[in-house]
Amino acid sequence: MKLYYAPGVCSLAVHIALREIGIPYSLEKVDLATKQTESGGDFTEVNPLGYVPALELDNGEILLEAPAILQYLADRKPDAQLAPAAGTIERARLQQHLNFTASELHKAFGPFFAAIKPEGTQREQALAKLHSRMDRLDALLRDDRDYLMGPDFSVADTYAFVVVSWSDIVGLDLGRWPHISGYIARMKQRPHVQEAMRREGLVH
Ligand SMILES: N[C@@H](CCC(=O)N[C@@H](CS)C(=O)NCC(=O)O)C(=O)O
Repeated sequence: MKLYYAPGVCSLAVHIALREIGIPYSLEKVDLATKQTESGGDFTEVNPLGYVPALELDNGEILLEAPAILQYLADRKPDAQLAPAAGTIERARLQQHLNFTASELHKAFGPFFAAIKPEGTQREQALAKLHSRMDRLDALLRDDRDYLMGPDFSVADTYAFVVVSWSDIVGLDLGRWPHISGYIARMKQRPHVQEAMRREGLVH
């Protein structure tokens, strides 16, 4: 399998999952500005919309969208227990966390990474929305659960961790969200998280 990625963005969630699950993979870095891959390819031939992650399967098929990729990988190695069985309420709960991360949390960070940053009232509104999503995640972790699904790590954690780790970049003070802060610290203790971050050049 080949993961198209850019350092530290949401493709890091898939990178972590590949390592946690123990599936052999290769990496192809994408320049998100030019849409060129590091081997000189045109990334829009992989994903016409030009965003990562994209996972190339061993038969050449391309799988897109982080929640779908993460669940596909978890299902490839059920013994790793990184997603509950399909059809169970626990699996629906995992999907709830993945969709919340994708469409609420991740998208609430979007305005702060846009080429033209919001200002004035627009910035206040974007910040209020982001705070409300962070509040929600913090509340979910308030019962001192280690991970989103409870005591057990799952692929939902790889994505939520990557997104909340952008807090520093946009200048959010994590003091307001102590449970998220602890969650980030816990995730950073995981050897496969550290290794994926090292391979992307995010830590040494
Ligand atoms: N719906 C996509 C969103 C992926 C996404 O937003 N990727 C960002 C990085 S976190 C990206 O590649 N942005 C560059 C662009 O859109 O041109 C998914 O869930 O995989």
